[in-house]
Amino acid sequence: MTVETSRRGFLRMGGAATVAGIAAPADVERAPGRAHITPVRTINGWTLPYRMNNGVKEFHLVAEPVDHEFAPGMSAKCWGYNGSTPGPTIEAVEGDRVRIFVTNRLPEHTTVHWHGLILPSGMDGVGGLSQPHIAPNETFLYEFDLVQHGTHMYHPHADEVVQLSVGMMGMFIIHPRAPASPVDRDYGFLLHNWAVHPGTYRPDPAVMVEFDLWTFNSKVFPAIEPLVARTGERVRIRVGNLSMWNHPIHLHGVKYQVTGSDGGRWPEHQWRTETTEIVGVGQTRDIEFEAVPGDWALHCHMAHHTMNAMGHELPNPLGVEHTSIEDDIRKVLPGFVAMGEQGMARHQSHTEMGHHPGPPNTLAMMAGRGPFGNIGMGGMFTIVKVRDELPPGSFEDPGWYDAPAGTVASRISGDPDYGDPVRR
Ligand SMILES: [Cu+2]
Repeated sequence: MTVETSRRGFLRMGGAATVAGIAAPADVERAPGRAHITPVRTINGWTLPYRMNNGVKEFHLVAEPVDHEFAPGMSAKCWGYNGSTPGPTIEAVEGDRVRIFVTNRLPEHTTVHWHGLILPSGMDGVGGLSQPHIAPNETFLYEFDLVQHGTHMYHPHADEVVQLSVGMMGMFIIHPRAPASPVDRDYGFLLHNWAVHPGTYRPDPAVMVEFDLWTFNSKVFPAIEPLVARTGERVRIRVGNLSMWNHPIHLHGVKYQVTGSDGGRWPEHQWRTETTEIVGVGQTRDIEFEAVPGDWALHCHMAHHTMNAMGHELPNPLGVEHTSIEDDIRKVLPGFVAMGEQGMARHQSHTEMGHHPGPPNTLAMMAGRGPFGNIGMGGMFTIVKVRDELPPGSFEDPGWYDAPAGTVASRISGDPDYGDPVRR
């Protein structure tokens, strides 16, 4: 088959997995002998279809600019693959031979590095070192055997500061060939940080520390989809980090086991029981647990990473009585509202009431509304929703948890002198 006919073939796919000859991973990997493989659910994302060509799995990545929405009300001109950031997840099985076409529709050269994969040096994707760069409009061919399994990633190894900071990355999941203890649900997402300054539409690659958006698969809460499961199901969550910070990923409600990484699924005696696992820059981690009914927060534990755009260069207003000079300040700063004296919890209601609209294309620092009020989160935060009843294979949001009577914290007094607590 020539590259030209292959290109036409892939154009015909148009992203639909139902076209004759194109297999969605789920159809193929559910085949007999592969019952231990659960297709990965890339939250807010998708899996790249492939097709078989004489025993080789063929994929086609297109590096290109994409218009991306982080959450309703805020979007940016990013770069990604095949129309999205992150790019689609590549999913295959240990022992497969893969052929990956990479077309460059960016304004500058690129490459693709297959992060963590064992392959010939010339397929490693480091521009200038292991291969010539892929110039704009060119298509390169990568082809290699998958000799391992695990949670891997792909990203450019060319002008990395720019190309990573604008969103170019994806997951590369390789399932083990040998039957392994199965999971019922297998989720995956990548951690990233962005500097889209308020009022602008282009991520700023020069920023090294002060990012204003922290994302799971390029989305911020509350736009990150919940991870759903049925009570008792075994759930795996794969997390990869191509951001500029380490992220302690914390899950409420269970003790999970850390069971693998891009080193593959670890032997059971190496599993660790944790509730927070740091996913370092360039690392991946797999966690697994038995689903327990409830609505459980899943988030980065760096407090600033669960917030959206926040100014960090302001004088600290906490404990400062400044409502009395509000009128004077308004003379030089029209529309100024004194706040922050008692904390920032009121910020969400203020912004939602439209009291102080920010600049265009920016998100409120805190957002999300739950059954009991404002959640006051943003960034790297979502919810694991576990229910006794859930349609098989459904990923639909089941709504809020209906807690059994007597199992919700509730108010018994409004008097600050209530009771007889020990205080120092
Ligand atoms: Cu974090």
